[in-house]
Amino acid sequence: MPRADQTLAERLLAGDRRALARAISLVENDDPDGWALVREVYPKTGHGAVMGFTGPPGVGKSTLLGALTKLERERGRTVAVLSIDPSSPFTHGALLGDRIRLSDHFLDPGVFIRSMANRGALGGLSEATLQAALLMDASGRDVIMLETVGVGQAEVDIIDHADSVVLVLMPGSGDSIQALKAGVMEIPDVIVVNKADHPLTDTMIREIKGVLALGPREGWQVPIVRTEAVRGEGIEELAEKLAEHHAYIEAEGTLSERRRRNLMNEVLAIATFRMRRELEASVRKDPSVKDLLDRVVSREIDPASAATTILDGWSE
Ligand SMILES: Nc1nc2c(ncn2[C@@H]2O[C@H](COP(=O)(O)OP(=O)(O)OP(=O)(O)O)[C@@H](O)[C@H]2O)c(=O)[nH]1
Ligand SMILES: [Mg+2]
Repeated sequence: MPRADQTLAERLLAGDRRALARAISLVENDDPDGWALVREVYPKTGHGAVMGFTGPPGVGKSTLLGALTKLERERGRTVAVLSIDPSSPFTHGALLGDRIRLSDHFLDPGVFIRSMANRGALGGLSEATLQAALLMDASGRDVIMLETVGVGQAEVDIIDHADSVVLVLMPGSGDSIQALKAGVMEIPDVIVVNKADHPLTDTMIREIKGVLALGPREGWQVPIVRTEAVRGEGIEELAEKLAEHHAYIEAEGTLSERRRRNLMNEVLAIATFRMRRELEASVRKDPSVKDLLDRVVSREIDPASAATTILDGWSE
């Protein structure tokens, strides 16, 4: 039982589920207390294994997460699942149970499930979800699983923050193979072909192998795992490949390199967003900008020179 005199941060760090839920709501609602909380607990993050699952709608990502959660729980590890749905205006309630097929786990205190759709504070769902993932990590969850719908050019790049990225496909996801081939979609660390009961599974796997053969021969070789998430088939193999990948990037030093790069991108994204917001505000207040624009419209000066003038004025 949490004590009444404990702060939210203390309860969060102690692993209290309700504190975690409350903390994420604060971040989601762009409440300054949320950001302060992340600041406070951030030094305690970095211990959980973060796994990202992405793939086209309906391929079975949530079912797969449910099956993997069951396995992790059997192995005594605690789990947090963050399902990110940029298209949906809902965050909890009916949709949660529906989208995240984890209803078996709702009563298990070792499992925390959250769905997020709000844009959040610092200019994007991506930032808000990262904060949420950090809070999950700080609360001591061993495994943090992120689910996003995506086929490449995803607007949500939270997946970049995963230590291991799993692309989930099903037989017939030809578009995704094209996207991989064209380089639109980054090569993931593990590829899952779910719904492997489908007769076109072998064809699909051949096509994926064809694409992967074009990639580098050295380093991590992306495994293709067949699963039937509804029946729990292939889940152990998936867990094994994820563990292998984690061990690999840890041994190679790529784990810290990857985290470093992702955090750098995050810092830049937040800074860029804030600069843009400030710049827009100062431009709105500045009457000479209207003038400047008029001169661009009348072809007296070109857009790039006008931008230089604005920036010069701003950085002074
Ligand atoms: N035949 C078959 N159906 C499956 C399998 N895994 C999942 N499904 C079904 O596929 C449907 C979609 O599953 P979800 O887990 O919701 O898929 P998702 O990728 O999370 O979907 P979104 O979050 O909406 O993008 C459900 O009806 C599942 O029961 C499988 O291995 N075989
Ligand atoms: Mg889903």
